[in-house]
Amino acid sequence: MSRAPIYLTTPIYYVNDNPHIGHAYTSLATDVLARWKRLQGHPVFFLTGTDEHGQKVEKAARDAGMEPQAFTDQVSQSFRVLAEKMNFSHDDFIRTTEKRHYAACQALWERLIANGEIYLGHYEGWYAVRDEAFYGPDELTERDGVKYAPSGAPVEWVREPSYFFRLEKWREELLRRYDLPAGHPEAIEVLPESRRNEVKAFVKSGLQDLSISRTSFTWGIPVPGDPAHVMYVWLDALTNYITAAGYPDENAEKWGFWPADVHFVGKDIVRFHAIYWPAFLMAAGIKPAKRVFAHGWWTIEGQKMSKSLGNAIDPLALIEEFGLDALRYFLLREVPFGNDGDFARKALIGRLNGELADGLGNLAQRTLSLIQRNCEGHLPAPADIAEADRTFMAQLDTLSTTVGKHLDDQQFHLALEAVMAVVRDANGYITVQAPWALKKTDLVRMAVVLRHLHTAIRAFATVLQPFMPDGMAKLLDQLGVPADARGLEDLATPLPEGTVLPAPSPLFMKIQDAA
Ligand code: ME8
Repeated sequence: MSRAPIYLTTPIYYVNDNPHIGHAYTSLATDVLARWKRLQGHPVFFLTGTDEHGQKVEKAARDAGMEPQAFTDQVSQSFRVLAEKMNFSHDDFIRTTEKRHYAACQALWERLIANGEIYLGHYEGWYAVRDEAFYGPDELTERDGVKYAPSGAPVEWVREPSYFFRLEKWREELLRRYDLPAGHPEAIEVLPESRRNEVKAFVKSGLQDLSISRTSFTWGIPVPGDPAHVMYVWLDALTNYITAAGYPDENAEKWGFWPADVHFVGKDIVRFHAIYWPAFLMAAGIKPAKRVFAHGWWTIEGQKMSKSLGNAIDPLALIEEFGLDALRYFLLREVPFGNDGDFARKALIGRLNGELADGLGNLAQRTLSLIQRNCEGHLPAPADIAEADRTFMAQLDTLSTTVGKHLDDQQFHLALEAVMAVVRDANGYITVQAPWALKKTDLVRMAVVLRHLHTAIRAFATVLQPFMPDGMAKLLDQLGVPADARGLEDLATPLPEGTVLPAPSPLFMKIQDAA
């Protein structure tokens, strides 16, 4: 059976800043869903990259005493390194300074012109360079003579000739599509619901045509036929999602992935993804993405992460200290996806020690050492499920469906909670059944119990692969599961009796917190 293609994206990150835990978080969520969809057998296209144009990046380059191109080459590379260290499985890494992206942006612009969606006018209004966004006067607050956007960014008065996109015209159509049921071919889903309501309220209150070109700087993609203008950086940036799918070649193989299934974004950039982007696409006669999921923001030990506080957390240092699997697990376990959360060392250590080392790790270590010692390292035969095993084993039948359902809703924390609930039960089961004591009283029953535990741990390791690819690969090795039998569907086929298991070694080390 051939499965539907799945297209997942992260935001493309500005190269004005070095990567921090917030960037790692969005891409991690995307990575986990991409890996899960591959485990289910879907063809997946997972895109990430860097956003390299605009006034903000130009200024950062100047501050660093570099030419914008050399500067973006350097910082873009640090996002690639982050992706590698986090073990992200992206299929493409796009940079907006690439030729293919110029071609896509200019083709999209020409299509919008041809469709009568762009006109030349004059822009006069408030602009925040930090957000690369325009704001209405009613959105601003004033302190000490300086006006600020709702995001806290200072705004400046800008007056220049500008091309405009007829955004207002798409207002009704956007509202209609937000309200269509999920899965409807024309639906634009904005999740979680609180964000959807926010977006709807904003659109309902009225949209103004959007200024989509600038003449006061040059670091951007020239407007076709009018090179005094560069494209507004958000039009340029959002287009990355179709560039990578081959646009403007709608016969490209990759184009089969469009429309994207989920754009993962932080809550700060919902407006761009859920309003401007679908409007641009509809105006160009292209289907909008199916879903935008906006997650919340991390604070650090209770404080906002900011350059001035110097408290941004470098994910590479955390990987070094706690290991990649623990970090990946913690980020998606600790906070409901969609809510804001606080990053605290203590909480990370608590999850690592309690759920990974004492929970899953200890279960695997106890079971595998008993098989090693008492069964000479050979996997016992598959066994019937006795009454005493029924409650525990029944949960395994539905585990991957439950996890899949939560992941289809981007509820990563619920998926992990569902697995951990059964891990807790498995630890209860091993304690009650006490296979170490059965060694002296009932060898047959001992083998049955160990086999059931092996089956359970195999299921945990299989469904947890997207979250902790390194550790779960190691665990599946220790369980004797061949590399080509690690998909979800393989769980239905028991490993043969007598499979030789290597000597186990601990998966997770507990951390003694000095702090
Ligand atoms: O907005 N907590 O890029 P950006 C959680 N280039 N996530 C955070 C975070 C935090 N404290 N800080 C940042 C841009 N993020 C544009 C996007 S897309 C066409 C263009 C994450 O480098 C979050 O996903 O400012 C946010 O949306 C993204 O980083 C912003 O990255």
